[in-house]
Amino acid sequence: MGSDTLIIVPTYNERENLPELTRRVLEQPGGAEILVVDDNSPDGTGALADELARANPRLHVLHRTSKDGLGRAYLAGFAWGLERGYEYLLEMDADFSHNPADVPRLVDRARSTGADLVLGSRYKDGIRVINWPLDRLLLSLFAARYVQAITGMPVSDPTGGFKCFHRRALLAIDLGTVRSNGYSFQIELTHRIWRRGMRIEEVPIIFTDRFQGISKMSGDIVKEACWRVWTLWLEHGLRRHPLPAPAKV
Ligand SMILES: Nc1nc2c(ncn2[C@@H]2O[C@H](COP(=O)(O)OP(=O)(O)OP(=O)(O)O)[C@@H](O)[C@H]2O)c(=O)[nH]1
Ligand SMILES: [Mg+2]
Repeated sequence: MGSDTLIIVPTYNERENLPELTRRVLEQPGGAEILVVDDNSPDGTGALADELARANPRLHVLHRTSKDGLGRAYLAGFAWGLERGYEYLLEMDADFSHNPADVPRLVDRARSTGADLVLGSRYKDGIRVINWPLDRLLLSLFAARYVQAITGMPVSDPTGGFKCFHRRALLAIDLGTVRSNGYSFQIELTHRIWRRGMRIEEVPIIFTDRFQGISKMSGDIVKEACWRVWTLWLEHGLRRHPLPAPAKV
């Protein structure tokens, strides 16, 4: 294995975005590797990813048989990366909503602070979202307030999907029992880490709406997030603060 850093990129019909995205991620300093997790995209993203991987040993592909949601794709990607010993595992979308140039900022913050999780945040110290319709921005801002009001978790952007986990955080949270899939997947993972008293850092990022490809956003994803937040609070014994931090090993 060449690098200690793996960027996991789930894809479903991202043919237009993938070649340029992987090129731009791979040219960043730090030498991180990429794992594309494709759910048998009908547009042939999986075969295209294989072709790109043949040309670059830092690019890997995991194929799954059918569309099974973002959360499942990430869980498969985490298992792949943990098995192979990567120390930093990132989540990143394929549609350029997340800027490849921000990857080193997230990883550097994790390295320099020893944080268990670094979140790319659209809402820390301002609002940095480009080209989103107002209703979508309001929904996302409301979600952040909603999560904090119910769970007490003080992160500014809990539904964001650009984040860097240290492997110890993923190993600590029992990924086998994670059931949520849409936005609540992001909230659940962060809450599981926070409630154990693990260390979370936030790095401001600029988020840009996708300009190519098709959105997979749906009302079901929003509904799932609404009720899941209550179950996270219940699971944590109705507490609104983390447990004492685990002893450092
Ligand atoms: N493997 C896999 N990837 C998915 C699935 N659903 C979404 N993705 C990918 O996950 C990332 C985020 O999904 P998006 O569709 O961009 O979701 P979003 O950012 O909330 O919404 P839009 O940008 O409006 O489409 C993209 O890279 C998608 O291709 C899925 O079921 N399986
Ligand atoms: Mg997107």
